Amino acid sequence: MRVMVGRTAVDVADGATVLEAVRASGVDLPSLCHDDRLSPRGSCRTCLVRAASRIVASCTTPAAEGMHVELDDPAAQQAAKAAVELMVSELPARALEIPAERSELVRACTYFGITAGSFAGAGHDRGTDHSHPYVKLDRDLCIACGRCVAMCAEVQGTFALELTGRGFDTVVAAGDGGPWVSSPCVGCGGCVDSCPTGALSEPGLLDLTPITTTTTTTCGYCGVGCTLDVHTRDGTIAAITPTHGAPVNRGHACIKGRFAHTFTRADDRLIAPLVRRDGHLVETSWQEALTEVARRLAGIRDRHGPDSIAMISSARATNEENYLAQKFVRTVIGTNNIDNCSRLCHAPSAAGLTASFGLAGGTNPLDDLDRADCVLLAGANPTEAHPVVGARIKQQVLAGARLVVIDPRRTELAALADVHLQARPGSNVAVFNALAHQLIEDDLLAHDFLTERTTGLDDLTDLLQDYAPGTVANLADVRSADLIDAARTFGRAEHPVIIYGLGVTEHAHGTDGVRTLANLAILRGAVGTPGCCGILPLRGQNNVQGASDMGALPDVLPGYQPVTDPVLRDRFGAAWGRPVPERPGLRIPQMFDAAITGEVRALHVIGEDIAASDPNAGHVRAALQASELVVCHELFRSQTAEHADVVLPAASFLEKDGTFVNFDRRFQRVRPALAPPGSAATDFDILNRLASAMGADLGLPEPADAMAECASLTAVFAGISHERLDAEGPLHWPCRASDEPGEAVLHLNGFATPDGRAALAARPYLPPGEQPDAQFPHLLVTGRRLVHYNTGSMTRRTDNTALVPAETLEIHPADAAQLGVAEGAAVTITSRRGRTTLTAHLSRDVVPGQVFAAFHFPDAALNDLTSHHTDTVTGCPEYKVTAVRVQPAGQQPSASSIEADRPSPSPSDTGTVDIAGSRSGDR
Ligand SMILES: Nc1nc2c(c(=O)[nH]1)N[C@H]1C(S)=C(S)[C@@H](COP(=O)(O)OP(=O)(O)OC[C@H]3O[C@@H](n4cnc5c(=O)[nH]c(N)nc54)[C@H](O)[C@@H]3O)O[C@H]1N2
Ligand SMILES: Nc1nc2c(c(=O)[nH]1)N[C@H]1C(S)=C(S)[C@@H](COP(=O)(O)OP(=O)(O)OC[C@H]3O[C@@H](n4cnc5c(=O)[nH]c(N)nc54)[C@H](O)[C@@H]3O)O[C@H]1N2
Ligand SMILES: [Mo]
Repeated sequence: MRVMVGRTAVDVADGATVLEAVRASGVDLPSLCHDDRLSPRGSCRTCLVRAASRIVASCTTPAAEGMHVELDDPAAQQAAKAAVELMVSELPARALEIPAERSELVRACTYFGITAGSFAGAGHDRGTDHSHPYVKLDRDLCIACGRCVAMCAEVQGTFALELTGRGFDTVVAAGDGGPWVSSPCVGCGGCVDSCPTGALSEPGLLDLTPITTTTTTTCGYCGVGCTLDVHTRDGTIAAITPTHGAPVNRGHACIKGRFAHTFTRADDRLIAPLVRRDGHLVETSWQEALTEVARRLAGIRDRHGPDSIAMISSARATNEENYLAQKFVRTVIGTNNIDNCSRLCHAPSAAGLTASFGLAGGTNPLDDLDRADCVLLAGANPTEAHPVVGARIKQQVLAGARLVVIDPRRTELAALADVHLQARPGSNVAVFNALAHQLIEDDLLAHDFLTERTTGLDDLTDLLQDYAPGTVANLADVRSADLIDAARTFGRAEHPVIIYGLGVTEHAHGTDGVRTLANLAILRGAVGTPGCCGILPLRGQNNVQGASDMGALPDVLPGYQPVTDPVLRDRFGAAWGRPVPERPGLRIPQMFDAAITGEVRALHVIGEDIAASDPNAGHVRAALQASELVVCHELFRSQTAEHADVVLPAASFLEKDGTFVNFDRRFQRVRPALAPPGSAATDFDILNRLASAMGADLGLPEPADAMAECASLTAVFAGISHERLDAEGPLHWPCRASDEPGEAVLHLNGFATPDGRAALAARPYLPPGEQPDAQFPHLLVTGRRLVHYNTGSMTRRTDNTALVPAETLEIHPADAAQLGVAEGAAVTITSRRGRTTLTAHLSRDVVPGQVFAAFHFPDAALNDLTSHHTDTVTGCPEYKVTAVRVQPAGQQPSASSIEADRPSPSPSDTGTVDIAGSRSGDR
């Protein structure tokens, strides 16, 4: 509709407010209680204007077709100015010294011509709260506008803040009014970002020499893919703020993306290549380092054949870097031995979703969550691991959506759930089958959809006879009534969405978990149908979807095109000028086994700390030691770097150009905000330089060239280019042509399976690879915590450590009492493979018999404990189930219970079992 603002005509969308119309006309009308991300409150009276002949608060008044808005109406202006004057009369004049770009209040004063003389609050001394490393409160600057409180409630969903006190003494307080750092604040920065006066700020933000550059890029922590504005000053980061209006995060962020960036300039960041001389890593020149890697790789290739070299590419790196990595390995080395950490995380999603629906990605965009009336959350802890998604789920639940959580722990969302199935780790397939059984029992089925668009219903129905809730309740340690309730809650919803994580995939039967979960969406017709919300794997790393999409996998070329297909090999071979090797390569766990047996001689590892993050770390160390050559690209001297012969210093995501693909299949631009420190280089440049040291030319000098070549060879990415992403913003794949928008929702016109139908899977429950027994009676679940990230290499080098300085073992008070362990006591945790010591934290979020810890600290050494068991289909490790013994430290177990290292047995040694008889281990 068209609105007149003064003499300017502006076109605004239906439903726009008068304020939006004014802003669209280019006027920065002050509005101190308003934030686009919040519901309008209209309380501060600073945005008064005359519209349609009345004086109105522009932020709460809807614009109307043909409306005239007058900004210079004397009565409105006077009232607005008086409102601001009243506010500032209680503030100290230093409020006016804050740079205008950081203070809406300063801009409002300029707008109304209010000067320092009006500020009369110098006498107040309500003090500061600087207890939190990132959120700093100066109470005397608070105007009690309530925006911080609303951000915390409406956007973050944490409700940590409130306004306390009366009249002019009203001020924001966190939690029960104690120090901010001990409140439930999760450090998302939303309050800081919204504060109009600087009462809430972050270190370094207000004492500004002006910011020189702002770069819009994509966060390099988790797979949510938040768009961030990185503000730099003198070549270092001054602050990072979420980009307003960005499609995925909508102006929100989390403590990692928003604040945890000082690792970029950490003192121990690698700034020059290292080579091993006399057993020690010493700094050297690029020339010497690359010549050495080139010579030794070529030597190993020529003596032992190309398959004696294996590369692990990085889900932290860009698409372009991953594309280049697989091209390097396939053409310069001549092997398909390339994999990425998707193997450790969502390989079962790629396999399971492809088998069920034909494509390896989640089926719907996150935006569809806005429509969901039921969220089924299985084995995911998004308020810690994907916080922006976690917050969105909370908002949806607070707005009335039902929530079913399946997780052995009482996570934050589990505590909010209508039904929480606190199922035993490793019991997913039985639980999902029980839910499917009940959907059939209650006839909560999409009959037409099942007939027309699916296969496998009869076999599934047969199998499910054995999975009545009463039977499964026993096996999974949940109540049968809760299983029925969960099935009905999900089955009766009109727009259910399934969201899941590693609690489904990181199991000996992870792919079966994905398939049996997908069954639930299929039975309800909740995927591939108009208005559906689909099934969303919460992919972990910033670019784990992309690393796999780009073909950094042993069996597929870019776009999941099988390397065994001769036609595809010819196509890529012709474009690359070298034949593509025919035999599928090794997966990560197989690479380690092969290194130990001597089949693999060189490991080239890009941005993955395999010695810390892969399971059964003793076995990984043995593989590293057995290798003739270990090369790694790293930001820091990681545990893997300590085993390397050559370490090449890499640029971080804040120093790179390229793209990432987030968890809902969006290609998003990554742009360098900083120069890499010292002589560190992007993984892209490192690979190009190495290829040239080996006498090859990969033919892709710039990241944009790599994207273009990938698009030319891969139909599902054909429409994607840097140019287009810069012009149009993020694009979903499949995107088959440069004039196509990209498919946000998949399968609406048929599933991508060979027969075009969604495949229901009849999969029996099989027990986990490892079971507790008398010697190892506890079950260890490993996972994540909000403020740290994976091996912690980045977050441990930031002030996030002020919030979580070390790892703890969560143990139920009943178990602790039985063991004679008090809060804070040191406990030894022993598995069949290793031992570690942690501090006990008593918690009722875990059930008796189970303990939980995260793997963010090297001294926690959790992967010394985890096992070699992997998903029988994809080789994804069983990180979620490890049998351990917990004892007070000092009470040492006999060493004989720890197995000597040996190559892992080959997968798929498990047959089907009778589910009623399969229960083992008690708790
Ligand atoms: N803060 C933070 N965020 C991260 C990361 C990080 O390290 N820190 N890492 C990123 C990465 S790489 C990934 S892959 C994602 C992972 O994100 P998530 O998948 O959410 O992470 P986890 O905490 O490993 O596991 C999720 C949940 O699975 C539950 N679970 C364990 N066993 C079972 C089971 O048998 N059945 C069911 N139903 N649930 C089970 C656990 O109790 C846990 O709550 O997070 C990403 N985001
Ligand atoms: N016990 C247990 N272990 C687990 C898991 C679990 O749940 N439990 N989860 C598993 C999962 S899902 C994952 S994804 C893995 C993650 O395991 P990793 O991938 O090993 O962990 P990260 O800490 O993400 O980072 C890898 C390394 O890359 C470096 N790095 C960061 N950015 C770049 C870059 O741009 N270039 C280069 N060259 N290097 C870079 C970092 O410094 C870091 O050392 O851990 C797995 N390990
Ligand atoms: Mo992951």
